Amino acid sequence: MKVRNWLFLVMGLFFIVLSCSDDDDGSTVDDFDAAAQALIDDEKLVEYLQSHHYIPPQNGDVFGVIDTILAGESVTPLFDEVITEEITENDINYKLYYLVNNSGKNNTPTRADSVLVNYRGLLLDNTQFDERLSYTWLSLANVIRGWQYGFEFFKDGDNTTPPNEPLQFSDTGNGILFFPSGLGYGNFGTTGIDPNEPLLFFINLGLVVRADHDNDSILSIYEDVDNDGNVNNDDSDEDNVQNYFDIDDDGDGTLTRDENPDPNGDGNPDDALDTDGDGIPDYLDPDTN
Ligand SMILES: [Ca+2]
Ligand SMILES: [Ca+2]
Ligand SMILES: [Ca+2]
Ligand SMILES: [Ca+2]
Repeated sequence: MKVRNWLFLVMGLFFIVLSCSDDDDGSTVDDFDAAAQALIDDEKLVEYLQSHHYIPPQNGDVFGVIDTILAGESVTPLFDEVITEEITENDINYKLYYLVNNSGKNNTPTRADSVLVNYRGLLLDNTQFDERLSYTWLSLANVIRGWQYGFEFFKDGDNTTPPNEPLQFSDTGNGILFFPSGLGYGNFGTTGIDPNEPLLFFINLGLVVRADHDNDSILSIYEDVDNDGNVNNDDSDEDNVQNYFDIDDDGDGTLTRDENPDPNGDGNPDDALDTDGDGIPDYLDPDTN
């Protein structure tokens, strides 16, 4: 499948899950204490998870519902069903909670891949701020951190779409992500989301596609040169075009795909040509072209 074409089709649309900027971690305002906010958010999330329960989808519904636990009601709180993931970014500790309704069947996305998804986003007061019930392509490289981390716990499904019918999948990854504002829209917020709002997303992962955003024959995840899981901070030739969008990664005038970056054609440049033997593959080495 030609991923690039798919991506350009969706690039004109601006979904709410798109991140505000590449390095927006919610700590960019000088007097804002992001670490303290992470603790406040976690208290809110824990209180929410302890006081609510999940009713899985029935009768063709994709997501199921979350409901308040009434006094005396004998149900399992979400808190006892979720898995906790600790995430440290810029020395700030976050907790992301996720509930797996169905783990999915096939491929797990990396943070640089493209995903075909349904989702519904809610605030902790149950206000819905966004929803996509028909399958929508998104590039995980360009969405909020909570998504980048959260989707790694799910796999995609089987495409069971009959000819000339809307897309449908079986065995999709399906569940809920709960995360603090620092992995969402930080202390800025966005349309429909106030600053410092923890968020929850019902997600349904139909399909994962290994993305090569710039079509230079290296999969985007392998353009993460410093290997920190973030493709938005790698710009080898410092031309302000990140490697995963840069068709000439070393800026030497020869296109990356013409510098033999991937002789065995698997999208991983671990076999890239290094003509001068200096340990830097030709496509990242301005001395060879
Ligand atoms: Ca990186
Ligand atoms: Ca560049
Ligand atoms: Ca590139
Ligand atoms: Ca070169």
